[in-house]
Amino acid sequence: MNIIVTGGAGFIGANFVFHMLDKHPNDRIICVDKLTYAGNLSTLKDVLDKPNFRFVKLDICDREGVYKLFEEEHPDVVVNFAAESHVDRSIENPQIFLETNIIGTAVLMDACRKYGIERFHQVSTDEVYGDLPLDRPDLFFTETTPIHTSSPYSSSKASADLLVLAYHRTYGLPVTISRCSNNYGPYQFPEKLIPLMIANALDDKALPVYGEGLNVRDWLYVEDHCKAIDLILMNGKVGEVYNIGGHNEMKNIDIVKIICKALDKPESLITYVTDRKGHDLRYAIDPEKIHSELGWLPETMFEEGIQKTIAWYLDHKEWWEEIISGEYKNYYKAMYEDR
Ligand code: NAD
Ligand code: TDX
Repeated sequence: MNIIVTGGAGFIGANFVFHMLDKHPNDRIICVDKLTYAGNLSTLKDVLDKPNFRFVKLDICDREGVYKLFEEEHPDVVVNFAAESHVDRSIENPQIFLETNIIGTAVLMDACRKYGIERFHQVSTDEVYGDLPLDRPDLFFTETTPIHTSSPYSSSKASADLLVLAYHRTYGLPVTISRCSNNYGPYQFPEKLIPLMIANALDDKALPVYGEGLNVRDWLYVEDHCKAIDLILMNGKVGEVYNIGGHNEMKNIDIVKIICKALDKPESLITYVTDRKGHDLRYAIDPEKIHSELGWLPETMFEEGIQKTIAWYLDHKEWWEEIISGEYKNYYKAMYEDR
């Protein structure tokens, strides 16, 4: 099969490329990425020369470029990871989120309609369901929970999901959607909570916790997300949405304390800063559907996954030090100075 993976130079997309090349060596992977600030070609350095791998620098909003690629590659499957993915950036500047996350998804699906496809898979997020109250641990997001978004980021992802389902209903496009909880693991860009705290702690810098640090996220090791998408491609039912999550809810402050302990850094580095606008309180996925229909279960428990992740960042300092020494410095200053 020829599989187009968009956003494959980013965190989850790259982990998915590695997973697919390893588990499906007879498939050809065409990785499409615009290489925004979040995309990093060096992440893919070990696979760039593989005969069944091709990297194409392309914006998914570029209709002409996308159609040309479809004419060249005749893809059987498209997996769309490409997105602007950081909530804080969406609060500062929503426009690019609307372009990539909504228009880009539509362009890819138009190409699928024009040239034909066996499957278009949209990588979505649990954030489309909004948030749950902190005092109702009995509540979880299921696939039928109403869409109810909080940030420009989650609104753009929800808009894309609605378009994907509309293309299925209206044009019969063979689509699937997955909505996953927070991922962590190797190659995550250091603007996100876990790698940001690891990088800052290693530098003995302040650890900026939003609000009181009581917001809850449901963390999943990135490999488990990749395995779930692979299963959905193989056995998932067209037109369906699958939630992905490992029942691993944690308060932000507890995550930061675990990182301090693992790196032998004092908790006095923790600094409480002004809360994120519209900050979602709690995310919690009910993964019963993907478990019962496709047999998926998370394999890496948090205690193991966080140690593996910390070890990876310690072993790959050159990867993230290069990132935080560049344009990221301006981002960090604008986002955190005087916060
Ligand atoms: P990321 O920001 O690390 O990577 C995004 C990639 O997309 C980058 O390589 C970037 O260069 C590329 N990209 C951005 N705009 C593009 C465009 N217009 N054309 C082509 N490529 C473009 O993001 P991530 O954390 O790996 O997330 C991947 C996907 O998974 C996103 O769709 C996100 O919404 C979703 N998701 C993420 C999480 C999470 O915890 N990180 C959880 C659930 C769902
Ligand atoms: O410096 C920080 N301090 C802090 O307290 C940062 C960067 C984050 N936080 C908090 C905000 C959130 O409650 O940590 C939590 C996690 O924040 P992020 O890593 O920014 O992730 P989140 O906003 O939960 O969104 C993530 O999960 C769902 C991904 O970035 C999305 O792409 C995905 O869809």
